[in-house]
Amino acid sequence: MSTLTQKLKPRPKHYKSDIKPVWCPGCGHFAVLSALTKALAHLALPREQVALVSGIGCSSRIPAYAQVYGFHGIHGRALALASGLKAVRADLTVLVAGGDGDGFSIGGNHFLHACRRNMDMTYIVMDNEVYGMTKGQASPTTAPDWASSKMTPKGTGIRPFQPAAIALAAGATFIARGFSGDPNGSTHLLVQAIEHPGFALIQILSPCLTFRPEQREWKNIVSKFSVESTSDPAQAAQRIQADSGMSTGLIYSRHLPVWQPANRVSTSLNNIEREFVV
Ligand SMILES: Cc1ncc(C[n+]2csc(CCOP(=O)(O)OP(=O)(O)O)c2C)c(N)n1
Ligand code: SF4
Repeated sequence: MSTLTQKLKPRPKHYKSDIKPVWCPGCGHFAVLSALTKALAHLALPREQVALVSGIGCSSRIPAYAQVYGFHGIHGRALALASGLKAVRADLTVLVAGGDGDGFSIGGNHFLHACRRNMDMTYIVMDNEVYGMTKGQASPTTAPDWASSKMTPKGTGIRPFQPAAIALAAGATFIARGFSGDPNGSTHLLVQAIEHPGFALIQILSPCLTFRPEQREWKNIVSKFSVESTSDPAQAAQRIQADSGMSTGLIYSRHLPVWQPANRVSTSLNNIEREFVV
């Protein structure tokens, strides 16, 4: 590589904003931010060509900490906002981020339809199996016997949502799982997800040490899938069901037609305003 090329190549810090994250010390979301900025630098994406859309939650604060276009939306609606953006700005790299509560509880229906629509975007779910921002309630991915929340002192007794299985059934064309304790692995998966044409889900196990201190143990439990990814949905379903949910790596990737609505005839402000006149 010539010295000139080296100078021009962006570094992860070019994608970080000057705003200091307010996350608790040890929160897994720090490592996700770091993996994301490394992935953007690796791909050398122009900052003005990237949009990072989120909902509400500790994890959803991430657009403020990245130096790309950002939209901190409303709870559970990140995928809907991002789909609208991608529909009119197909040229942008659209990234969507949030938590398991935001994405699978209030945002669950948007998740299903984003998977089946297969628009070209990357959805990063920082999964800590809890609602961190609202002080520790059970989320859709919480184990049924987790009894440390005042809201559910005997556990929820409800089987947890399986993000990878649901994404597969709903039609997602790229499904991966990362771990914040493995930043290089997460960076690699993010690069692959962003490069994938179509809807890419990357679930990143990201501990909430404040409300789930026992998740410190994840570093001893998480391991890599021992097999390569597959493009066969039946095989992917078997692998997901046979797994504890703590294996990381690319699970499934397949190329299917990407959905993109025809471009608007005109996006001038006057014309858009005219469409909304009643
Ligand atoms: C419509 C609406 N309902 C509920 C809330 C309260 N609320 C804010 S964040 C949140 C859950 C956040 O959990 P998660 O998405 O898992 O992210 P984390 O904070 O764990 O990173 C909830 C229920 C809200 N802001 N808006
Ligand atoms: S409450 Fe949990 S998820 Fe939120 S910043 Fe603190 S450690 Fe992270």
